[in-house]
Amino acid sequence: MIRENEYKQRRDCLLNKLSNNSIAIVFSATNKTRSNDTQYPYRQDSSLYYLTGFKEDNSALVLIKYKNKTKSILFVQKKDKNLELWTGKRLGIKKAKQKFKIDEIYESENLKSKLKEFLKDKKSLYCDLNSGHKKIKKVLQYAKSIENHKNISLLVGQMRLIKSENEIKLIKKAIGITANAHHYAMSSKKIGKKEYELQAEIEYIFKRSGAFSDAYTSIIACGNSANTLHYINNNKILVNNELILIDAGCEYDYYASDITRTIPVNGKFSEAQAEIYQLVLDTQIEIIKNIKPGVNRTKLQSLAELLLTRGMVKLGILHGSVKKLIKNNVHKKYYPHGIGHWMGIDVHDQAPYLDNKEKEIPLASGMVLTIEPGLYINKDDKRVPKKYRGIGIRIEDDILVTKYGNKNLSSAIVKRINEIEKLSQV
Ligand SMILES: [Mn+2]
Repeated sequence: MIRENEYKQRRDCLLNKLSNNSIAIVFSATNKTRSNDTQYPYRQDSSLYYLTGFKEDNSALVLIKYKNKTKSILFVQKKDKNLELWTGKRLGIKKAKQKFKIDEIYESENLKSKLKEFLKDKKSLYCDLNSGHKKIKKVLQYAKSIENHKNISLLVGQMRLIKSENEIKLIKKAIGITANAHHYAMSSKKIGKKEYELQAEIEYIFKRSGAFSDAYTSIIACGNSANTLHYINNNKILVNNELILIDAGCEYDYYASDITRTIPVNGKFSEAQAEIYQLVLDTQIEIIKNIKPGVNRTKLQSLAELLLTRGMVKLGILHGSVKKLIKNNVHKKYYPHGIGHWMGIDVHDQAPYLDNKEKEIPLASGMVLTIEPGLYINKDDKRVPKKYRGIGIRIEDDILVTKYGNKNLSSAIVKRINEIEKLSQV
């Protein structure tokens, strides 16, 4: 759990980064329509959540730095008995004042007039141009003295790159729940089930364990479906002798986990499946070994490309010099994606990969990233030995960069062939 003190520290840190005579605005997420008058479950904007822990709609955080003095202001929804009957309790201004260590709290309906007042004499405006467009446009109308607009997401993103101990605890909690779901998938009888049935069972374990939501739409891809990278139809039958690629992770108290395992439907890898699987696994293990402070992600990417290409030549999937194949991007047909991404409040955490000078940000202690090499061989690829066609494999773990190296936060989720097969026999 993250306490009010930590949220205050984060706001102070952000205020520290603002230039003098500036104002920063972070809006809440807006509700999204699913169909006609029904809506998707509401989820707070990740940056607003990071800075306040506040989960309600129609809210906004304003930070002001003027004449080197700082002020924090939160806008919250007004109490409304009628609306609360339909959509649930609101914190309201009185309780918000007790809960938050924020200088001033107002009701959201005053946002417009208050912003008008706050914007006077300010030179810089920090806001997210990708969110809350309508609201921002209204704000800009009154921003007569503003000389420059800056990206607030970049500043908050830089902070979000390094996780606190409490954040790591929540990520670990999410991964622990996700571990149970993947182990269930390995051990359960699967032949003849629909992909979405297995998805429901996995997501039931998430919810049963206190994870309100998945961190992203689960991918349950049997056989050749795994070669569609973002396959989310999940509507085919789990067929004997095929593999299932399961990319599923829960979100626990706003923190993500992101795990992929590829397992045999009948519990036993065929020889050809095992050959590709072992190559992806060896590559993944080798890359994780290379993770430590100071290393660039692009170096991990090239290492993955080298190891996978070398392995594909050995298996007769690619032919010729490894160097030339990589130079000509031939390997990208089978490994077309990146090695991983930052993870935190967002599954693809909204944190920068480049610094202010467009230089790559090297790994540092406290960062969390996924490592997810894969190989995807379409069933119709006549250039590849027949036994390998239709095989798609990805293995993904969540890694914490530590002071001297790294810790695989999801190492408890089995991934060696014999371990997976053993679990399937139970
Ligand atoms: Mn991922």
